Amino acid sequence: AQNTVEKTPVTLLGLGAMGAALARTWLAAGHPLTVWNRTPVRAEALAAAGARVADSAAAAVAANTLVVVCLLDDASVDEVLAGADLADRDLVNLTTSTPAQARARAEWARERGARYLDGGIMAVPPMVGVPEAGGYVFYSGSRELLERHRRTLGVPVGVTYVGEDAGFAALHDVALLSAMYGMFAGAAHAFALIRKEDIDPAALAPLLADWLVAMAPAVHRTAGQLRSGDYTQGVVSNLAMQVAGTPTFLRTAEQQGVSPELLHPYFQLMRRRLAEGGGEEDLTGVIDLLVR
Ligand code: FVH
Repeated sequence: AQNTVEKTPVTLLGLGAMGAALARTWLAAGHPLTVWNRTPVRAEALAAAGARVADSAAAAVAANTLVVVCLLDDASVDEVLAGADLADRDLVNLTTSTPAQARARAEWARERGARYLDGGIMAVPPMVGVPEAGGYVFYSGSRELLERHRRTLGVPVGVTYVGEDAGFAALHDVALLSAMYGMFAGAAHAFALIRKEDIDPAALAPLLADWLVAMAPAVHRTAGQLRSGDYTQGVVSNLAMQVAGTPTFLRTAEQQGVSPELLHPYFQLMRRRLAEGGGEEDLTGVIDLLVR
């Protein structure tokens, strides 16, 4: 009981896959937890584990100073918090949103008398409460608020603060997830290439994973080139050579009966940069073609 008294009480709105995972870790760590979910049945298991279930979102917000929101999207945050008195609350919004939505939400919270932190979760539910899984949340907004609740917020996953601009957590979140989708797209194409052959996908998978891991550090070279403005700095495989190789990829796709639609957009950008005179560069020039 002594332990429980010392832990910051938390209110959590939203008990979907992610919210429920967060809730379990706070309960397990001895934090008094008040929860609310639109569909009440989702709170039952947590109630059995010791959570207090509020009758309404407004009542849950009234229960504790620290209010964590983990809902589907920004529109659901609007809906859920519409009737709540946020004065003097520490509002931490872990709902995935755009940077503009996060900045607007910070202003919205300020107008209602709340302190605000925005969060972008870099974890899937099975990583929550498993420190070795490496999950964390990008936080941005009030640094003071983050420091006040760092220990509590660090219970489910790690804490990475990226600045006072409330939109920065969402921006980092979307940047990393966008890169992830590029990786998934590449892996989808690779599996499609072998799909009709006598090659076990389970044999390709470790090769694919190891190759992606081996190539991933190239992003550090990209960052250095973007900083210096010299896209030939440290170049390993220049653009001219890589563009010359693209017909092989497209012909192989055709021969394997695989649509090249995932490769085309990137190859087109590589060719455009080459046509502009970037043959000696790394692939970094493609970034400039993307930024309008
Ligand atoms: N799950 C994941 O893999 C990712 C990992 C990275 C971060 N995301 C983001 O986390 C937010 C919550 O995601 P989730 O996994 O918990 O999502 P669901 O299981 O679909 O639960 C959604 C909750 O939102 C409630 N909700 C939706 N619409 C409304 C509404 N109009 N009014 C009130 N509540 C609403 C829903 O309630 P119910 O359907 O149970 O009644 C759930 O509590 C999300 O931003 C991810 O992008 C997860």
